[in-house]
Amino acid sequence: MGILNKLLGIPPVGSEHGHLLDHMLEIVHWFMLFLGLGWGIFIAYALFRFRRKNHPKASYSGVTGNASSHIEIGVIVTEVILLLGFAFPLWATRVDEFPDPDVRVNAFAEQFKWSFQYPGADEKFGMTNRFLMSSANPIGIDPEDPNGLDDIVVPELFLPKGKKVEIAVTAKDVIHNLALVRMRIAQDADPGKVSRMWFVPSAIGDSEIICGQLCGAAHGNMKSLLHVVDQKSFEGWAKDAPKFKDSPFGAEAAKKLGLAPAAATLPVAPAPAETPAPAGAPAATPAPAEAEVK
Ligand SMILES: [Cu+2]
Repeated sequence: MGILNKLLGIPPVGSEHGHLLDHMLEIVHWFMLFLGLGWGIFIAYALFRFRRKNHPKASYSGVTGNASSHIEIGVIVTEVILLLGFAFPLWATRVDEFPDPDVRVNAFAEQFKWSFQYPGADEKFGMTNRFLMSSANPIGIDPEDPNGLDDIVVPELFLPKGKKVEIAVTAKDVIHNLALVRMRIAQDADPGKVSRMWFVPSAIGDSEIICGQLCGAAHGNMKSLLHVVDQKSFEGWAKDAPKFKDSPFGAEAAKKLGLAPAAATLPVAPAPAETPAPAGAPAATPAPAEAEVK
């Protein structure tokens, strides 16, 4: 890592493309330091050189000569090189082509937490519907879609090292931003819109997930954890993680679809209240809502 990045406390890189971004960050910071120092020295010089004692009367003709134009052209050329030579190509590697991912995750943002949906062993996401969202079914998995029964919904992100990861990001309420600082990538989470991002985690370890858009009073607490593990641990985690059908809400759905797991594997939960819902209303949720999936 460059000297300036280290000095500024940039956390270590954890993704394959991350060093390219750090490289650009280092160059931009050197350029900013050079500009800041240059302007600072110039202002100090001007304050002294044109002090009132020696120049009681202002000069209305001002500076003559081309030095300032040359400096300005130099700054513009440097900025164009930064933009066209570094920023655009780097951006293109993230957004031009999305490779076939090894791992797909859907991320749902809400005030003030994250939910991550994995497709489970069938590698198919269950359909989600915002009218089905509740505390027992936080991302609104459609209980009539059998693809959703083995889906995993968790508040923290688990990813395998060295695999192509694609995350589809959306929001339930206001605009958020899934910021994976150590992965050197972030994507806006907009309500009613799905935005994708892809990267390859390159270092095993835990790092913070933060919300990168000021989204309300507890925005600063909208944190979670990203766990990058080896492929074997990832598979083990996916096998053991609670599935949608293991949650009280999902178990009801599985029963209706005739796919109920053995009673012994079901978590002990009180029977859902049998309140007749008006036609077109969201599906009734079990009460009390003691969902395993939060
Ligand atoms: Cu947020």
